[in-house]
Amino acid sequence: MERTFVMIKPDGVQRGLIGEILSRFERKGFKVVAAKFIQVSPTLAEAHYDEHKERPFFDELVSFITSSPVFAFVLEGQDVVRVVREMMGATDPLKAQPGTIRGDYGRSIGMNLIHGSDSLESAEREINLWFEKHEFVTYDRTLESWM
Ligand code: D4T
Repeated sequence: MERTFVMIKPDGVQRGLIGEILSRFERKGFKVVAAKFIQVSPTLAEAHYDEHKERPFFDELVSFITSSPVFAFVLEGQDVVRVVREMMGATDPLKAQPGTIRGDYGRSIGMNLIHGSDSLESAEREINLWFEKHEFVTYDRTLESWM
C-alpha cells in the first residue's frame, strides 16, 4: 500500500489547526501509520529541504521550519501521494482552490501550513528521513471494508 509523508508546519501548529487538518485526511479514509510532534533541528530541516538548497528562499525555509514545533505523520492508502497533494492545494495559498487546506486557511507562500511529499520517490526519502522503523504502528481498522 502507498505511503506519504505529511507535516503540519509551525504556522499550522501555532494557529491551532492540527486537528482540523489531520481530521480531513482521517475523514477521507487515509490511515495514520506513524505520527510525532517535534521541534525540528537545523540538520533535519536542511536535509528535508535539500532539493531547495540553491534557491534564494532556502535560509528562510530552514529558519521557519525550525521556529516552532511541527506535527509530522505518515499516511497510508491508495494513491495517497497524489490525493494528499490535491487536498493540500497549490503551493501559494492565494492561488489554491477553496476546499483545499491552503485555499481555505492560508494567505502566504512562506507560511503555507502543510507539506506533503510530491512523488513516490520523495515520499520514500522523507519517510526514511523523519521516521525510524520502530515508530510505525501496525493495526487493522474494522471500518476498512466500508471505504
Ligand atoms: P512543500 O515542499 O512545503 O510541500 O511545498 P510545495 O511542494 O507545494 O512547494 P515547493 O516544494 O516548491 O516549495 C517548498 C516550500 O518553499 C516555500 N516557498 C516556495 C517559498 O517560501 N517561496 C517560494 O517562492 C516558493 C516557490 C513554500 C514551500
